[in-house]
Amino acid sequence: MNNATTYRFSFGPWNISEGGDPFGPDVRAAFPHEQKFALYRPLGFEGVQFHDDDVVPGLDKLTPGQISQKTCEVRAMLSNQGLTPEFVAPRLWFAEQTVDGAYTSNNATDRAYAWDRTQKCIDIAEALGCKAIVLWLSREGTYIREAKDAKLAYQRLLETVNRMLDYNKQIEIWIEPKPNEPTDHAYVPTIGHAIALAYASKDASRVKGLIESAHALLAGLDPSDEMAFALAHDKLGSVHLNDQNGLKYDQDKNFGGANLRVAFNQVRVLEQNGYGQRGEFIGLDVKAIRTQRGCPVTDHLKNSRELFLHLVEKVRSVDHNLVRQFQEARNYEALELYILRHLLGVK
Ligand code: XLS
Ligand code: MG
Repeated sequence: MNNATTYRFSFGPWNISEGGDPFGPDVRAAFPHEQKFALYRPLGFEGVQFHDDDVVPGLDKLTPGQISQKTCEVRAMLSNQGLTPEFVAPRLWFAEQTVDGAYTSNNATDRAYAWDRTQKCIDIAEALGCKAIVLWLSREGTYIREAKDAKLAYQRLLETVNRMLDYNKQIEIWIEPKPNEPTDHAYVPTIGHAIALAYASKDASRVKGLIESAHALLAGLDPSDEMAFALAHDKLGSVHLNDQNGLKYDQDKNFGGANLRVAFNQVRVLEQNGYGQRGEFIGLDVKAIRTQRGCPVTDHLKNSRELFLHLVEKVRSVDHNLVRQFQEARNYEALELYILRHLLGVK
């Protein structure tokens, strides 16, 4: 067993006070972006996940000089607040040019925009002192299969990864798979797809994955097994813990909020494989319950972190000898009852 890991936590500014009910009136006021950073440390978080335009709002309209000046200001702010940037992700789904995909768009001008934006994102990450670039390949997919040449799309994704590796020799690329939404089918739906891209790239050691619990569940997979697959290849760059109640819209529920046992098994796989001992963050990508009142709303972050730590205790206090005995005897009924009782705190 490893020495006990001291976990450190991260989230992105988009996790605060957004996600109000999209079908009716606002249920809570938006909280100013610039004021979110002061909330991190009191909530027990030290890592900040960024999109490129979370660092430099409106970057498409700014000059390189303005982008670098704003990035320097953010870097100083982070250091004053005792915060670490965990990653920067190019937001490649909001602009008009990315409506039909970014790197896999059929339109050459739109693909050129995506590449230009990616270079800016990498430059921002470097100026921020952060080496990880997350690729959530949001619109790299289709609503109808005939819309794109899927094989060409995969080649374009691989070309982009290689171009990024060439563009900056220090960065790591963490691919975040998701099977659908906003597209009907995405080209990189699971961690297996992401890791295949990593191995096909020109520097596999710098291409890893980021696993979001809800995304794995939307693919009909168990997030803990997805994490184990990445860990077995030493390719788990980070995690986005949250939860999802079945196959429906991407819910970003509180970690453990829908299925405590699925959450337990994610913590189990991370804890038992020493995740976090090389500084990896426990990232949360949770949104407040849509109809929750208040401003700023941050309890979902505090509570998900707390739940994670409770589950760490549950994992550490499992009777491993007993589990081994049940495994050896192939007594899975007894094993299941033991785990459920352990989770419930019943002897
Ligand atoms: C959306 C993604 C996004 C990424 C970063 O579902 O999870 O939040 O983590 O681009
Ligand atoms: Mg995510």
